[in-house]
Amino acid sequence: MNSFLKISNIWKYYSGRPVLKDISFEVSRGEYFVVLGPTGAGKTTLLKILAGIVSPDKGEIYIDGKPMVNVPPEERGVGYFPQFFNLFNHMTVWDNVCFPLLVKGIDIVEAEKICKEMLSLMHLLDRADSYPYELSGGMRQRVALARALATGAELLLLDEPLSQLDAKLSVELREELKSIARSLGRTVVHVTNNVEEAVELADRIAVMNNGYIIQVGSYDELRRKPKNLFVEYFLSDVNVFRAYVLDPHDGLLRSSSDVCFKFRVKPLCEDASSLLRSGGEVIVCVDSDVIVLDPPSDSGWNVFDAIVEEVLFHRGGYTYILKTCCGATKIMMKVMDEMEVGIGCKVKVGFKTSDARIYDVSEYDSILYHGG
Ligand code: TTP
Ligand code: MG
Repeated sequence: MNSFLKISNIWKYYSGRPVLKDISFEVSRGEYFVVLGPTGAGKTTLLKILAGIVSPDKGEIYIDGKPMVNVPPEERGVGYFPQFFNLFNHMTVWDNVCFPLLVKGIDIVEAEKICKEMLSLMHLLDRADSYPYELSGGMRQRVALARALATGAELLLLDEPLSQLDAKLSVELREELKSIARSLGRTVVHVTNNVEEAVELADRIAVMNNGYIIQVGSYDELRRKPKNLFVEYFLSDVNVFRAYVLDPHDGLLRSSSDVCFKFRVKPLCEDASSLLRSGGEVIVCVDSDVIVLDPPSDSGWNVFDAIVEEVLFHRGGYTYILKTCCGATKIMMKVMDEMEVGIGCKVKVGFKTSDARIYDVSEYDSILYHGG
């Protein structure tokens, strides 16, 4: 890979506790790279280390081939958008963007040209004379973005840059941000806990949890071959069942919490098959969008009677929460179009026995709590 940013084996401890654990990845020139993880994963710490605001305890960082660990922030050539950014409240929008350029020694004609261009990109030119306290949260966020872009730095480090925007504006700015970064030829490391944002923006996503980068890849790669239960659970709406193995050869399982909920999981890949030991417990994942209404009643399908408990509308479709009639297991089913069954209706639903994915039961903890 022709890497523009390379970080190798970064460790960071706070009060003796590791918060970044052996982090390594490379970002190529011009790439839009998103670090995605839950709160407390270590995303901000990682970005601050890249910006030079925090020092790592171990590891190396290279930008454009040059070692960075002992280089101060202002000499790294990065534009940093902090998670909790501050604007200068006594300065206008214009000065907030222009002043840092003048401090850097850029001459005033050039600084004003850049300032105008960046404020125009962020649709803020008409608010150039306003003060930050006269703006909405979303506008302030765009001023901070304009300021980060105005540095002209080839590497942009953006820590949750869209988090203070309402949902609609956030979606609009997502698209703009990517095209701006592309048209200005910037390399971006963008941190977020929002999966949809990551999917729309990223050339590649690094999934982070508990101080580790767990997997790096395109969204398709991560969805097709998630490295562990956490990646699968964090990236998509999956049904997760904890279950005992009744018959490893036939792939017959029984929910650990609901004796009535039995299902089969065959055929499995060799690795997953080896997890099926008689009497053992496993975790089973089934995507919510492979659950179907009125499935065929042949041996390749698990079929259940269920009651519709909830119907949720969201961007891209509907989620039905179904409760199996025989016990208390809930099944989540995602569909594009609303179905002709409402709350309280009895339905038959099911999934193909081959659509289940199996993980070791020890991975269950990774999805229970990830609050840092
Ligand atoms: P962050 O790097 O702040 O985690 P994050 O950015 O992924 O979280 P968020 O989405 O909420 O912004 O913190 C990582 C861990 O480091 C977390 O467990 C808190 C811990 N920590 C300290 O112990 N001391 C510190 O000074 C900081 C900044 C973090
Ligand atoms: Mg953070």
